[in-house]
Amino acid sequence: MAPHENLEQWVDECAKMCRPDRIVWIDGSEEQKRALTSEALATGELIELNQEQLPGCYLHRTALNDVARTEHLTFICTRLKDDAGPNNNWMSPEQGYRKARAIFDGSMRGRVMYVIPFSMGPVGSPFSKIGVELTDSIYVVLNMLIMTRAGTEVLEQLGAAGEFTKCLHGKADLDLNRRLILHFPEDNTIWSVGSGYGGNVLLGKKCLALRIASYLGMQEGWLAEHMLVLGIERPDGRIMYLAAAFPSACGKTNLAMLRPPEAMRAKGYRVFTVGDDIAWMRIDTDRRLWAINPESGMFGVAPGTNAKTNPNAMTAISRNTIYTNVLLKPDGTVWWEDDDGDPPAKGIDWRGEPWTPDRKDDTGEPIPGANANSRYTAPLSQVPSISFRLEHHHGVPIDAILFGGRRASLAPLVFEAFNWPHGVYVGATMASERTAAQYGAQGEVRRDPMAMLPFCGYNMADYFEHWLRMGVRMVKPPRIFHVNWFRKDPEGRFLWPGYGENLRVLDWILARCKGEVEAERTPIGFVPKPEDINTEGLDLAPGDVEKLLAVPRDEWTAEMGRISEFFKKFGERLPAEMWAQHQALQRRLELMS
Ligand code: OXD
Ligand code: MN
Repeated sequence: MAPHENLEQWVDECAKMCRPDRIVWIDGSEEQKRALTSEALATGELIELNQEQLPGCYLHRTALNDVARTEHLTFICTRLKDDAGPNNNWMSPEQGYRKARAIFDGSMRGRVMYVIPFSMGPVGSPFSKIGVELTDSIYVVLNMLIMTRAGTEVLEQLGAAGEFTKCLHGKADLDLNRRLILHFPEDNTIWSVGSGYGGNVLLGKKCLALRIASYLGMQEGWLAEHMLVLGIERPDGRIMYLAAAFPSACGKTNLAMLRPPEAMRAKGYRVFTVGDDIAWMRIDTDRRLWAINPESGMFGVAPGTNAKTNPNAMTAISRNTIYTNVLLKPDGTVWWEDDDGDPPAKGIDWRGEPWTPDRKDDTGEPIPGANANSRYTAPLSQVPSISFRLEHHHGVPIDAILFGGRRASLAPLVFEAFNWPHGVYVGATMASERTAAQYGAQGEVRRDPMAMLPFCGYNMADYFEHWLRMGVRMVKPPRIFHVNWFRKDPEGRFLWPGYGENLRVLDWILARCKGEVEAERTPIGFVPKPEDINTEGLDLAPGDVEKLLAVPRDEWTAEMGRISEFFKKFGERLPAEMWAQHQALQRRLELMS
């Protein structure tokens, strides 16, 4: 294999700065993976789990101050501040490199620097992108081997002069005050230092596949989105594909792996999981939108995952899985809050402390056994519902795009945008209520356009413009919908059962895509007629469907003010079309009887 001079030179430069004792190239072999696992077990970086019940599974505990993405330490370093936009933290490239260099300097002394060549997307697909991550963490190597296609075959694909994203990660001293997650889109480069938490350090994921890829997509004419992708086979045998964006804590992973309710399964409905977090979507030669999942694994939140909420995930994570920050049971298996069954009588909590279910903190609150953001990393190939198209180079054709949020009122169960530009407005104005378990005051609304607020690697005003342009280039753009599984009645009761039953709503969406069903035209878009949502066998009170589908004019009028406040942040750069859509909706609401 001819050497890739730029790659070798860059590895060399980084080694000169970080000063590792040794450099090891990751080849993707089972043998090398086994040796690294043994090394991590010897140092305590990994803990072996019960290999009879959880074969190939290990536990890792992060530092206590390092359990989630640190958005306030995440920066987009473009030459012009305005190119990063009001949606990002910004630093000049010069300042970014200088600050991070001071932390990286000599930080790998006594350590090994691993070189991980990886492909986001099937190796060799024209949809895919190659990255190379340098890291001093075996945990990162082992996770990257699950989350991406990594090793020698990627180097072969890269050849002597192929393009790649330069990803440098170092743990340094894991000090929150010396932690930076920097993106240099203009240099196709990522520098992450001072963290060992997945979202900050598995650089193929949020950093490359969303922040850098969204920037590349804008330049090259495609979309990198925070979306799950799933296929639904209807009783006629045809499979249609949906891509869906939801902010965190809205059940994205569960929807991606949805198990059809028994009555629908009996009729012939089946669901195929293509991706649970990220979609790269391109217009192919047929001028339709096609999506691949650039990842090959999932890095999912453990708490709340159980046989009811996500039976497919439970099967997938029973082998070859790395658990992070969950509770260790005395029998060498693991547990988290809202896992199946009762809490264990005792265990070791995510901090490494002895734990019993009655432990309380100083304020009398129960101490959880697993961190609220504890995770599992598992190969997608182990998901029972995995799509046979996962490895297809061109992915799957997308029939519908869904945007969703958590809204106790306002947004109906489902509505369809009038057309692509209106759909872009619907995505751009997406919002979700914070829950008690999340940041900020309960009920407070956080605007999160296309669920990309923390992940768009450039000014979101330009991102909306890019979405609008994409629509014009397609012969048959996917239809765009908005869903809300979380609507409540005035007494605070959830009106919709959610989980597998969401397939009933997806079925209406597919029927709309095929032109099989009429809908009610409302100011916000097309809403189902109550009789067109299949509620057979559901325990709904009379009138619940009507409540789920209502479009309350007063609430929408109040929402308009919040949307314009948000839009104003983008100033002159916001596409005029966004304001035109806003005003048209305003007029339709005024005319509403
Ligand atoms: C996220 C994730 O934070 O997928 O969105 O981990
Ligand atoms: Mn995500």
